[in-house]
Amino acid sequence: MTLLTNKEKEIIDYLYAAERDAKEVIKVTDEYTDLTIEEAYVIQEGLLARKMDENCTKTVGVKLGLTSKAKQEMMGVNQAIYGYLHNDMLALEWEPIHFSELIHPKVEPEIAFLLAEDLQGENITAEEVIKATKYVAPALEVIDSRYKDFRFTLVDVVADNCSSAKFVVGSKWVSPNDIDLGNIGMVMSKNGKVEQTGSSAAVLGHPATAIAWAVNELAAVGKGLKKGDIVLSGAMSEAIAFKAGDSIIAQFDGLGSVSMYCK
Ligand code: OOG
Repeated sequence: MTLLTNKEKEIIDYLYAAERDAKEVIKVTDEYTDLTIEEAYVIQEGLLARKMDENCTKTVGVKLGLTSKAKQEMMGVNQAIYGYLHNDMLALEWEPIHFSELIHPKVEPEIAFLLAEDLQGENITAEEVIKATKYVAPALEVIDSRYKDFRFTLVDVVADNCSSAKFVVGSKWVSPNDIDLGNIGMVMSKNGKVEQTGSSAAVLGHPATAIAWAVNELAAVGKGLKKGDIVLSGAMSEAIAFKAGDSIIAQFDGLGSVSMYCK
């Protein structure tokens, strides 16, 4: 791992405490105005190493963010990002998500990929992503920016592991060859009321294209995806806020549904 500067260590402590205590903080670029995206990825990695040390967590995959125009416009940016998924972020459909552990959570519908092979390289294509994928499944990602009012720059959100908090994967897993992955319709409802509709085409045109993008970005820093990794390919619609007592369900054409309950 890269040797951390004092500035990077300070920011890691700051973001680690915000997540642990579920307390929103002022975004880091307010103080460190010249922080670069490369430094933000170093901070993200340091933050995850810190969580691994203190909570014995381990990485179980990668998540993509800001892969849809809707999300980019919502956040005022024009670039996708990636972060890491840890085993303690995995929530089960039948277990409630606890609002008291979160700051101001939102949920977004995504397609999860489960990899059957390692995937590393600089010119990986969507076809190669599909070839390396054993199953795809419906998923809900809970994002919970540690920043006040969910407002940040691209650099801030990357440092904050792309707002990752929890994710739920549905129980229907299908081969990526048995479904038209580039054109899956989705309806997400909260407490029985439709809140968002979308299509997998919103995710950089095709979710496998989004994953290929992430693999190529990871290759630039000598990394890649591993066999067994879960990859969340990015939100198919805008995120919706939820509170204790809310139930969310997202239904995907051909992929079934995935749900969660917040206590
Ligand atoms: C950043 C993470 C967004 C997605 O799929 O677009 C994301 C955020 O909006 O807080 O995970």
